[in-house]
Amino acid sequence: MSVLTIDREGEIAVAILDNPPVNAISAEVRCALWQAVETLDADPGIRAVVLVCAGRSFIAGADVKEFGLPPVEPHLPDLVARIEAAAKPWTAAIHGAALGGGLEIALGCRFRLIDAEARVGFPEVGLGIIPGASGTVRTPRLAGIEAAVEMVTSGKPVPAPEALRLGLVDAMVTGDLRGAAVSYAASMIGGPLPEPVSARPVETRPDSYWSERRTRLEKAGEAAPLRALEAVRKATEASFDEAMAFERATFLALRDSPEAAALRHVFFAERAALRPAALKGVAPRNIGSVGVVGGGTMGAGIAAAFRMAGMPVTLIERDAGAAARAHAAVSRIFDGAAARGKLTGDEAKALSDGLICTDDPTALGDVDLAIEAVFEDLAVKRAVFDDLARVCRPDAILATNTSYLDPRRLAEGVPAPERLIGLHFFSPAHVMKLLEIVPLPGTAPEVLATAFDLARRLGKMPVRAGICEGFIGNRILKRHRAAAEDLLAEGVPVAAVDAAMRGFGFRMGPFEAQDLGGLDIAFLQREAARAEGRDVPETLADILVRAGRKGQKTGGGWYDYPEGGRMPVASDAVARLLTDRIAGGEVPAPDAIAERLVGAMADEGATILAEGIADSAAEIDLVEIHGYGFPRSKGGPMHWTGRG
Ligand code: 3H9
Repeated sequence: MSVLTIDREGEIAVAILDNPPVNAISAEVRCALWQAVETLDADPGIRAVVLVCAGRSFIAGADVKEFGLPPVEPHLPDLVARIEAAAKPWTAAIHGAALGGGLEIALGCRFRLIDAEARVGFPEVGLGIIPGASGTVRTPRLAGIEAAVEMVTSGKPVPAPEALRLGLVDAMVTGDLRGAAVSYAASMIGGPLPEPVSARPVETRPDSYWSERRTRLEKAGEAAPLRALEAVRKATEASFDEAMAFERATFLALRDSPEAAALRHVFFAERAALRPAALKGVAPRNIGSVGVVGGGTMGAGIAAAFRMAGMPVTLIERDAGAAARAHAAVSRIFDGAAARGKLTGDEAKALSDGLICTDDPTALGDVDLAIEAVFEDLAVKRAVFDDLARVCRPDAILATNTSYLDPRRLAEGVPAPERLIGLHFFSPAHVMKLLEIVPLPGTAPEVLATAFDLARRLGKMPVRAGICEGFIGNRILKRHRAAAEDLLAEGVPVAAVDAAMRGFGFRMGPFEAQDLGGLDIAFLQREAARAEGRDVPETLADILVRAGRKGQKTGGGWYDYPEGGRMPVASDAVARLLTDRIAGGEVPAPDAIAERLVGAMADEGATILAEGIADSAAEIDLVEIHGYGFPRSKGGPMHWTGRG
């Protein structure tokens, strides 16, 4: 079946594009649209054309799957020009989203109508590229320079009312979009047509405007937004054809860059993660209410995340005072969001009002899901699970947020094991996107599917993890830290390791990050393992913690923090404490340091994959990107080292 069919409504042709799931512009779509322009131009019975799309969206952009392949004619810029030059004026009827090449096709049309719920945008920078079919050249002609710069450099889509205000579309429609577009196109027949967008004048801006914009974008350190800015500038200073040639050359060069390949890898990995193949056809349960046990940093963050996803939450604490403190802690999260303009005051209040904090566990009697987020101690968590089994409905899903403990041991003897699961959130849980989902041997497929569905509702990135110490992320973190300590032992300064990892694209190096989070957490885990009789070698971090250096909170960890500040200063005390463990050696170049640490992460990832703890290298990459600050534009440790 063709991706394009044509209906006739009197003198109006309705071209219906149907290329599921999101009408991405494949070579077949380009050919079909080109052919339609030719056919309809030659049809004397047709005086105007409406372009509509089947399914949930207008055109979501060029087909990203084709980016690794040689370009095939007709090229998209030529198709947009062909539509613009059609003898019969085309009207785009946009629902869902018109993104990237989809919006570029709409810009080639003589008129654009938009459904009130739809949005338009240029997300290309998120893929490490810039628009490649006139987005940077036609947009400033239609909507002005500010709108064009903002759209192409930020990648953020614009909602329909804003698109109308900016002049990107001619009218907004509520209800029957196709009907409205056909009437609109009919009403324009015989009247004077507006200039095609390519022929419209464009403003200019002084040098200072562009350099100020450039400085702002440089801070993020990514190539694509800067190149997108250059392309818009070109569009305002050169002829239309020259600007088009510049845009195309920039697009092609970026498309073939390692950064763009990494971002495409992440693009597809993220989409696949939300719908694991193993759960195809398994219906999730509907979770209408949630219980959280424990109101510390983790429990409060989890409660906030569920409230922000619109679910009523009951939080259990040890006594009335702790319950009141937990309520205040969660409310502070909402108030903070309101202060930053992310929520209105009323929304923050409603979120806070929908949270019950109590010391009465029987308040969880009717929740659909209960998550324990108490102290990381087997006996404590075990007791909570026993309580949950007693007070919750027998079919309620019971989850543990443990980071290191074996969920099988926590759940031993709990009735109805098919409802038990690990949901490992990352702190702060209302912010961090990663959710490791850890099924137990008896977990029912529908419970696992429910966990993935919950992740989607919470806006999280779910990754299935098998049971082992640290699951995927913390296990790799342990290896990463050990490799960083090996570098210190070879004589590389702490600050050189951190600087190399920042240079690679992490926000913080491994030692700065430990100082921020506290060295004592991992130390206590190692001590607990030693107490159990396991052979855990003394780390350099252990030496610091034993000397009272637990990080920023104690005024010193790997660095000194004079006067309780946050500015790290190289520490003589650390040098003295570690002197016996450090050999003098040559300091490798920053790239070599990063290569070694990322290589260690990927080595551990490969073992994790071989053991079946993760299902794919791409999912390991997602864990690192969404849980540990690995730079997205490098694609994750597996992709970067060529292992995924
Ligand atoms: C571009 O246009 C460059 C041009 O300027 C120049 C060219 C010369 N290609 O997100 P979903 C698949 S660059 C191929 O879960 P939703 C996706 O993989 C492009 N496939 O749906 C998934 O597949 P599967 C600029 C694509 O309803 C399925 O569709 N455009 C593409 O939550 C469903 O995706 C973008 O970056 C694509 N372009 O959200 C837009 N898009 O089912 C990217 C999606 O096999 N797309 N797929 O796993 C989106 O933002 C969302 O998909 C959208 C729908 C908002 C449209």
